[in-house]
Amino acid sequence: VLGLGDKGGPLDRRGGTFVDWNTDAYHYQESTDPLYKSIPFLITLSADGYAVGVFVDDPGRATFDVGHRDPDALTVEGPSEPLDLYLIDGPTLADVVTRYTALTGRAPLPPRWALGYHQSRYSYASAAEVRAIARRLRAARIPADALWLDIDYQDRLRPFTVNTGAFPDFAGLVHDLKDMGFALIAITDLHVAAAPDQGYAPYDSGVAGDHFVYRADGSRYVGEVWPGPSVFPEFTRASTRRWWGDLYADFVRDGVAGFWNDMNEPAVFDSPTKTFPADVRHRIEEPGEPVRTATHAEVHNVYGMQNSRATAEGLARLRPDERPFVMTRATYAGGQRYAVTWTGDDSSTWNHLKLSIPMLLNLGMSGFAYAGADVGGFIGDPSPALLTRWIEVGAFLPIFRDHAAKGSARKEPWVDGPRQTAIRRRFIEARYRLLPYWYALADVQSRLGHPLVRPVFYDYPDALAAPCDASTAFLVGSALLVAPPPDLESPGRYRVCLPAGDWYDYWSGARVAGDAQATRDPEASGGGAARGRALELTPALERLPVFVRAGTVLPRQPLVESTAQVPTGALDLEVYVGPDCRGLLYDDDGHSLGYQRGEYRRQRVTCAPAGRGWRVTFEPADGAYTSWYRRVRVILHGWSARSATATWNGTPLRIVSGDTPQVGLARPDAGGTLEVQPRMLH
Ligand code: MIG
Repeated sequence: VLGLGDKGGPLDRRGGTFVDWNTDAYHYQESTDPLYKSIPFLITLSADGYAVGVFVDDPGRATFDVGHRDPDALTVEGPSEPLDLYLIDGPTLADVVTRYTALTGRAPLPPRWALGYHQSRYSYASAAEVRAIARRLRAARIPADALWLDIDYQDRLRPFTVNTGAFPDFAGLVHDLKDMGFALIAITDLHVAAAPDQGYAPYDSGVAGDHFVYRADGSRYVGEVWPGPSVFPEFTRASTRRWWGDLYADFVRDGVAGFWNDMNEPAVFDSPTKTFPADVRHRIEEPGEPVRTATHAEVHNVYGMQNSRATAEGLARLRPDERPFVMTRATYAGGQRYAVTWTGDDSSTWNHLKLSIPMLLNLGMSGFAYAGADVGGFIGDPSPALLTRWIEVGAFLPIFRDHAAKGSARKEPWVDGPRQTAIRRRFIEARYRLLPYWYALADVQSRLGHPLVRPVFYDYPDALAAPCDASTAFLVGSALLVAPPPDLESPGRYRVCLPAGDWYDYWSGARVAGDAQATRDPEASGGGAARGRALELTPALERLPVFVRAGTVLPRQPLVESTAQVPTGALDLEVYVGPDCRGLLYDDDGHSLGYQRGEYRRQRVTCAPAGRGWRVTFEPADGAYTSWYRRVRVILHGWSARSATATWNGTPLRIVSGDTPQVGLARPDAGGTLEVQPRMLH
């Protein structure tokens, strides 16, 4: 049983009881529940791989007993009646995710920079410090795209203000960072300082528009949060969401690229329940709906999503041709339409790194394809090895943001000396080389809902019966299998099960030999023909095993310092020959909505055996966008010839033969066929 967002514990929810009630879960542990978000969606998967989705659309408190009291029963308690329950038929897990995201929405294509490396800390406290971090990333040649401003950039912690003492020329800072290839992301919490008659516009305009929530006795609710006594927007009203979205106008004019909506469970310091008291009321006012009043309990779990919705819709109005970027902490089913998310205040421990993997995989299958865990762990001081491992794993997860709590050790990649920095840089570079692959996955996700990272059995159902400890193994797309040690800190050898078919070592390009893997139930997995391989691996800190499925066309790009830099050189197409061989190229300008008007470039590439050689077929490129590369370099893995010939649409072409034959082509917009054959020796 999968899903329920990022609740802790193992990937399989069976045997657990879970509560949906959005909660500021500072210092959560593996068994802490509830956490920040509520995604009341589960997928049951039978041993033969048949999947059925169960979506309980109710934003009030709910309890899910997943075979805990009765192993054969899924019991949901709490939602209001009549119940909005959706059953989503498979047959496959991927079908269920596609249908669930058709119902609740898919994450739109993010700006390309969102897929780069993000550097954050609570807090970079002055413009000078932010500039120093930016310069250091560049000087250390660590590719990076985004810098984050946590709450201390604000005046007295009031949302939509800037502490001009520490940030004297905010617009200048944003501008200079942009020149260096950095997007700046600023936090804007939802609690508005209750500061009448002080010229604090969010309060004044909010009161004027009657945008804050009331208690049952008719008084405006005031709760204590970062700015002191605060009032809270009525995000359940369309007019309030509009007012909120307009608050971003100044930051947008300054060039701030994205926004962070934290504390929106909502979190309140001086409330015994840590959130709104039960007598807070919400006005529900939506065009086309009857106007009514709801108790807080009725809408609690959707409040944070409506906050992020107000932000995203505001940005879309303020910058109509740009893709909004919002990260939210609390959210609900469907919130993926508005914001990316992260797993909140994790800790700098090996177990938290391990835990983050099933959390992010279940989030992905719950519709949230864009999510990350704070790299390095938010609370605490990671050992050099832990921070290095976290960066390695984070490089293969969708949102790749290093973040750290106030008072905790510094967690920027360079803090543990040159040896660790070199390893970390290598993995961040690996992320950047693979950006064309990530971006193509983002395109597919926006159209079909497939999460960018997913369990191995998402694409290879036989893995359900594999005899290896797969708790930390995961896929990036269907082509890459990442296999961190299951006990991340242990030097003990471990077994990785590779699904049926051949696999290549991503780092060396070598075909992987392993033992044929005995599945637990050869009948269920189709017998011997479907058997994969089991590999025994020895962990080493500087290595993270990554495998490529034989039958993959994997695009990679030359190294850049950020996605703002146009790569120089050719696009590499690493062709790992094998059955059902395919890959996807997707490109566009990386930031605008032009792709919705046809300004994209999408091209499918396949490969197939041809005589004693191989044929690589480019379908004609679709769309009106011209990509940055003029040439494509095709690199063949798994086929070698001491001497080989190549033709492009029948015309001879220069080929570099050997173990990994290489051929250069002009960008094949019209499509075409590359054929590589061994040279006949006389
Ligand atoms: O009460 O903004 O989870 O990422 O650094 C803490 C300060 C508020 C909690 C977030 C964390 C962020 C911190 N915030």
